[in-house]
Amino acid sequence: MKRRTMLAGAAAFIAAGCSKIAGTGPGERLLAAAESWNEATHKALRGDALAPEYSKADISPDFRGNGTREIDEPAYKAQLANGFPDWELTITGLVEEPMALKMENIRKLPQRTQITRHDCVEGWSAIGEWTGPQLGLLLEAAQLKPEAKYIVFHCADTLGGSKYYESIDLDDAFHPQTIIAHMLNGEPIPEKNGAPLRLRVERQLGYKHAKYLTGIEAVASLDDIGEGKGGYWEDRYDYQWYAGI
Ligand SMILES: Nc1nc2c(c(=O)[nH]1)N[C@H]1C(S)=C(S)[C@@H](COP(=O)(O)O)O[C@H]1N2
Ligand SMILES: [Mo]
Repeated sequence: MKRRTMLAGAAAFIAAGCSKIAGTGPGERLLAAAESWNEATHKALRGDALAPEYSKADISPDFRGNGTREIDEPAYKAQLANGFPDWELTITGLVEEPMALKMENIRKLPQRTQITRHDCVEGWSAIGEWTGPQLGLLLEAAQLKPEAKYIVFHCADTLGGSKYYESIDLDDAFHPQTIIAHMLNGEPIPEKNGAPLRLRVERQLGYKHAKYLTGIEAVASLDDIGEGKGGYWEDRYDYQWYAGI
């Protein structure tokens, strides 16, 4: 019965309609994806190592903000004050069904909640409870083309003159703990932590967890994105692209 309710939720999401960039029938596909996703998740859970998860008692009283902590644009501030009704997350690149998702649609999808530890290379950690749909579900709905090898995350912020971005491989993209989070500790993500959407990719270091997400792009190669090293810190300071922990 629970599962039916969940799928009904996905159906409502479809009725609300994610807007199409091109093609037809994203709704049906998302429903089908939500169904087969459950199974895929269970398979992945059996075979894939999970990052440790913690209890509510372990949650850090304040989850520090790092890198960009604020977006100083009137349009962003206005959206922040109103719960981001018009924010769009696009899914583009090497997918059969490009789409643009509004926050209300993202909130209606099946969700995963996880309490995990964030480790920044600058030498601090914080434990937080994150909630959002699994990235794998979104990618399944968008249907990756066979050539797709990496998932690139585009962000709204500019740091030191360059747009922040990051990328991961498909193993991490389809990992069950990889989610597009919209809540931290049961509340909408605060501005300093990447409102309204940020990646959680729990087997990787902090800089991979792109904040202020605007777009997800499937690509065959990272050569033509940014400076070609797969991420903001990778391009600028030779940080490792694979930041596994
Ligand atoms: N868009 C964007 N994402 C980002 C950053 C940033 O400056 N901009 N900083 C990264 C770094 S180095 C870390 S440690 C985490 C910090 O997340 P927090 O601000 O929630 O602590 O976000 C990562 N993702
Ligand atoms: Mo970091």
